[in-house]
Amino acid sequence: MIDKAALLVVDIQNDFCPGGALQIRDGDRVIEPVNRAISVFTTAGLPIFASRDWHPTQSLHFQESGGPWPTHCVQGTVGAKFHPELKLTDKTVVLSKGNNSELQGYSAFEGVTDDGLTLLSILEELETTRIYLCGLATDYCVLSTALEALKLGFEVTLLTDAVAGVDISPDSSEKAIREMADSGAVLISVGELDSVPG
Ligand code: VGL
Repeated sequence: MIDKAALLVVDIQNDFCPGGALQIRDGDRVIEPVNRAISVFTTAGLPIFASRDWHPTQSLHFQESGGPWPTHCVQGTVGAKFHPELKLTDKTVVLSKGNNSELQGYSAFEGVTDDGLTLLSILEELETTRIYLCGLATDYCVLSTALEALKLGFEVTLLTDAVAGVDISPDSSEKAIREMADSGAVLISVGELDSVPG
């Protein structure tokens, strides 16, 4: 593993898992591989980020206000909490996004820490060059984060067994993965992490 890598865990929150307000059919299946990735990055002393959807009660993102989605991940609710089986470390940097009721808040680069720091500013400070990406949902927030990261000049590795999609149309995750790869993302499984040259 290269020393300028960071792990970015996208939106593994109760509302995106089975039983949640915007459940991804098998959203919770990513938790075990994501926990393995967290453990690899922790052992290597590399930074870990976790983004979360953090919406106000009313948002243009929600169907109630003419948006595309059922109300989900409202700040302070159980649905907005990280899934209880996700083993984030104390050092994990949490990024909240979607707080602006007029933005969709898909990309983790819209996220800020409680202190108002952006993901980009922290990655620049750490001189991170490659982002390892996992979480929910493949066809929305993971896709949008990957494309923005690539556009910003980061190298991106997608952990393909540690993502799951909303799949409103059945092949949208597959298409999203193809789009990420075509844009320059490297695809590997969590099991390959230890042997990744960079
Ligand atoms: C997401 C749909 C709506 C995501 C968020 O986290 O991918 N998807 N809001």
